Amino acid sequence: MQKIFSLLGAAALGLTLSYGVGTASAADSIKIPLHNWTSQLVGAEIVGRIIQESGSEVEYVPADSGAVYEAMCEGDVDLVHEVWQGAFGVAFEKQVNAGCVIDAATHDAKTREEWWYPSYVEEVCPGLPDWKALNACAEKFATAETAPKGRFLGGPAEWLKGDDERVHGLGMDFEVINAGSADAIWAELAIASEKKIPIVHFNWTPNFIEALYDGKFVEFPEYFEGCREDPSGGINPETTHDCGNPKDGYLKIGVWQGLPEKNPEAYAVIQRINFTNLDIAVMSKLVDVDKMEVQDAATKWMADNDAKWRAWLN
Ligand code: TMO
Repeated sequence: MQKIFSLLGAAALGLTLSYGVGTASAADSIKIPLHNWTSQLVGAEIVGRIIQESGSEVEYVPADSGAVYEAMCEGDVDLVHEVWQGAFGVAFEKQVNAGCVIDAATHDAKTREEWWYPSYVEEVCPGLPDWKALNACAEKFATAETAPKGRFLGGPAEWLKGDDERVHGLGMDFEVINAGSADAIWAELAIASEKKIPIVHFNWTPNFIEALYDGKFVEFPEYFEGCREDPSGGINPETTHDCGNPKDGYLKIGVWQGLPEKNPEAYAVIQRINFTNLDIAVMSKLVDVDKMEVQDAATKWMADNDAKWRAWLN
């Protein structure tokens, strides 16, 4: 974990971390952001090493995961290798439509990001995983801060989850409290599980959590195109966000529109990069469960998947 904090600390201080010993100037290096969940940090390291192997320089830059697509429009970031549909689909597609960002590739991994609870909660809240059942027992999730409303423990605000809008869109008796970090969510889950305290929080798959805890995603009204932009659709014609997140969400690779011309070789490699659900889950598990440093986790994944990533080089 130390490594993550030092990387993020450097990012927070506005430092950039350069690796690689190519002769290209920093201006030519591929700029990759470091975000605040572990599969992304490990994957950024892996993707960076693959790009270096193909002959380009790489630079890691601080970039808020929600604002990064606008940063790509400014040319400050070249490559986001984990574009999760549920969190960033709207922000990403906006910049693709504006022509700043290219939808370069889609990983095989299918993603879901949603409200989630550990299974023992079903005993105090009959009818789960239906969202109406959750809402009917909202008070069971109340904390001093939110009572009599239930607390939904959301992720950091920069993950752009639209949870407040969801609560409003569906008229729920919940208050969203954003955690400061992913680790803060996992720490609360560990304590709640041990004491069997009802908790509902943001989670996603692929992630290491499914290997450690039994639990389920809350089933909200089915996601549909336009649910988060246009109030007229859905069960509440006055509000947006009256739907869940996509259940088979994409995981994409976005690049700055100028990259193919600036560095066609790197762009060709980037378009071949393709992670599966298992790849993403393993990247997070190596750090969050096995407590490896990000760099070591990247080294292990690459050693275990040598033929796979080498095939992306040409
Ligand atoms: C973007 N995330 C995987 C934290 O939902």
